[in-house]
Amino acid sequence: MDQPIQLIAPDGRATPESRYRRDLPPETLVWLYENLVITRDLDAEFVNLQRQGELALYASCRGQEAAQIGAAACLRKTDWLFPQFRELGVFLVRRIAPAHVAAVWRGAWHGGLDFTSKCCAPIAIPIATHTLHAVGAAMAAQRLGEDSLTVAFLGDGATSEGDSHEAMNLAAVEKAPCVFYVQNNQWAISVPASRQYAAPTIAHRAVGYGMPGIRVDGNDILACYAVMAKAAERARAGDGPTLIEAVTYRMEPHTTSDDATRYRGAAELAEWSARDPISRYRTYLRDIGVLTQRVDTRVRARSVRLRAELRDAVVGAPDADVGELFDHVYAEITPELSAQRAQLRAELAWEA
Ligand SMILES: Cc1ncc(C[n+]2csc(CCOP(=O)(O)OP(=O)(O)O)c2C)c(N)n1
Repeated sequence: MDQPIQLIAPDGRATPESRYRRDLPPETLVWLYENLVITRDLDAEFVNLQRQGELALYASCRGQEAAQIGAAACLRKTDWLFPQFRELGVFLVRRIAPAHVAAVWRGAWHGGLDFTSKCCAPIAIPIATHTLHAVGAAMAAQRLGEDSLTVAFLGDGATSEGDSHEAMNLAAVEKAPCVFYVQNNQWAISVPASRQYAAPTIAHRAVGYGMPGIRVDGNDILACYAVMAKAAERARAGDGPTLIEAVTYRMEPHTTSDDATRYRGAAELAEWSARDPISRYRTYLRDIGVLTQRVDTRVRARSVRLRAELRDAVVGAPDADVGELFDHVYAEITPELSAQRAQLRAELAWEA
C-alpha cells in the first residue's frame, strides 16, 4: 500500500506496473493532454485575475492537474462530483464554463448553479462537509437502483475533520457507491502532511473503515485514471466505497492570500517540479508517437482562446449585490437579517 501506483515515471517512461495498465485510444490520450494544458493555463489566468482585483480569492491547482483530470475523466457525466474548492481540472473536464468558476471566486452567489447542471456540487469551503453530502447522494443512488456513483474530492487536511471520518465509516457500513479521492498535496495551508496523520499513509486508514485503500502517484495522469476507473467499477457493481490517496503537491501557495515562503523552502518546490505531471506526460506521448506538432499547436491555440474568453467574461463584470447575501437565507427574511442588511448597506454607502 505504501508505494503509489505509477504507470509513467517522472522521466516520462512507462513503468513495469501491469495491474492497472489500460489501453486507452490515442484520442483519449490527447484529450487528457489537452485538459492538462488548458487547466494549467487557465489556472494561471485565474491567479492573474485575482492579482488584478477581479476575483476576491483563488486557490490554485497547479501541480495537481493530473490527479484531478485523471480521476474525473474516467467517470460518466451522470456520476455526481463533490469538490472541495481547488478542483479546476475537475470542473473543466465536466465542461463547467471557466467564467462560472470565476463567478464563484468573485463572490457571486449564483456561481454554483452551472455546477449542479453538470452533476457537480458547488465548492465546499467548510472543510469536509461535502464528504457527507457525497455519501448521502450515493445512498440515494443506491436506493433508486441507479448504477451511478459519487466522488468526494478532499484534501489531506480534510481527512482530519470529523465529518470525513463519519462519511467514510457510513459509506463503508452502507456499501454506498462513493469514492473518496484524497489529493494529498503535502500541505493543508501551513500544516505539513507529517503533522496531519500518524498512520503510515492516508490510504492505510481504509482498513479501519472497512474499504479498499489505494495510493496512486497523483502526478501520473494515466495511473489516476486507472485507479479511479477501478474504484468506479467496484462502486457500480455494488461492492461499496474505495479510499484513494493521490500523492501530489500544491505548487502554489494555499490561496492568493497566502505566503508559502513563510513555511516551506525552495528545495521542496524544486524536488516536486522535477515530478511535474504535464512534462512527464508530454514526454510519454511524444515517445509513443501520439503527441505531434499539429496536436500541440491546436491545444495551444484553444488554450489562448479560452484564456481570452475568461478575461472577457470577468474583467469589468458587474459586482455582486451584497444584498443577495441576505436574500437567499430564508424564504422570508428575519428582522435580524433585515437589520444587518440595512447596516451593511449604510456602511458601504458611507465608504463609497
Ligand atoms: C471547517 C473548516 N475549518 C477550517 C477551515 C480553514 N481552511 C481552509 S482550507 C484549509 C486546509 C485544507 O487543507 P486540505 O484539505 O489539505 O486541502 P488543500 O487546501 O491542501 O487543497 C483550512 C484549514 C475551513 N475552511 N473549514
